Amino acid sequence: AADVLTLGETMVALRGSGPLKLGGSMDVSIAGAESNVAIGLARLGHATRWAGAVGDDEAGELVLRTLRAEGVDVGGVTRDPDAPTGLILFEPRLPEVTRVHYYRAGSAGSRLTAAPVERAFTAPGGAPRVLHLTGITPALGPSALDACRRALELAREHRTTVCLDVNFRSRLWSDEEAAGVLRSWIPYVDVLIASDDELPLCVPETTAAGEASALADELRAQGVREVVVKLGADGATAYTGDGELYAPARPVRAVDAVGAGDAFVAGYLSALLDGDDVARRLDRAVTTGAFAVASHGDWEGAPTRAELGLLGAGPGTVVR
Ligand code: KDG
Repeated sequence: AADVLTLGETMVALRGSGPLKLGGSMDVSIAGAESNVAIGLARLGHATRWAGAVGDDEAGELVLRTLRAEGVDVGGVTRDPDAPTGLILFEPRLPEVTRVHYYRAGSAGSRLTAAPVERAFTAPGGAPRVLHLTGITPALGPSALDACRRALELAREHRTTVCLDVNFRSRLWSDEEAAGVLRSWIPYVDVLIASDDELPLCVPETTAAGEASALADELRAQGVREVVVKLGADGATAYTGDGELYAPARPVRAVDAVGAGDAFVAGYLSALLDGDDVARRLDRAVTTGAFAVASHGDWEGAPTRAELGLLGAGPGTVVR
């Protein structure tokens, strides 16, 4: 059985080195929050399945070939003959500001259905230990939303741990739309990961004005076991039955923050699968997050288990 099942849209990603309108060359890769998490987990040695949809096109081949090469199980993927694989352009506009341009409306990924999810839960070997969803997938369209809902139901039936990373994308839906869906999902969620400004999307209006700790309490009252709040360069705080625990970020020279949140989730879930306590989960999460920030691309810099220790090395270290 897979340790982790995740689903969502993965696109072909083009990354330039300056303003898009000036043209020039771009690097070709793939990007998708959930497959970033899947790759991060696979590099750390966990059996991970990605159940998305891609077009029956060469862009879809690139997505699948990359995920296969990273050891992610793509056996349940749908090839959609009637829609293309989506595209995302990353435009580094300032050292600290990257603009994102989506070409994904009507894409194969946005037409994801519940069928691969059903297959993943009935696959030989049994249900996955963890289901990881993000708030991106339900924003893509009605059938993708339906696939997520079905995944939540199946997870509940099979006692699969559910992790949700809010990942609010204002280009895809409004605060109100997101809140409507995410709040209805909370009773299914065991581990909620969000940045502090995303927490109110998950909590009813009447209680949404509070501090992170008050919002986390409210979420825990609704059955969420762990609320993990990402604070970017300031680190992260976990609110669990054992109280509140803060971990500072690991200091690195930042080159590209895209994908850092996904890497953080991969580290957190990796340690959770290993049976580690909250302190160690946070420690691995800030470590894998730091690798992502220190590397170009969404997932390329994700560490293997053996590489986790590289982060503490001093400047100019050469590993021979
Ligand atoms: O987390 C990084 C992702 O956001 C990005 O690479 C693409 O999945 C993506 C999205 O929908 O924004």
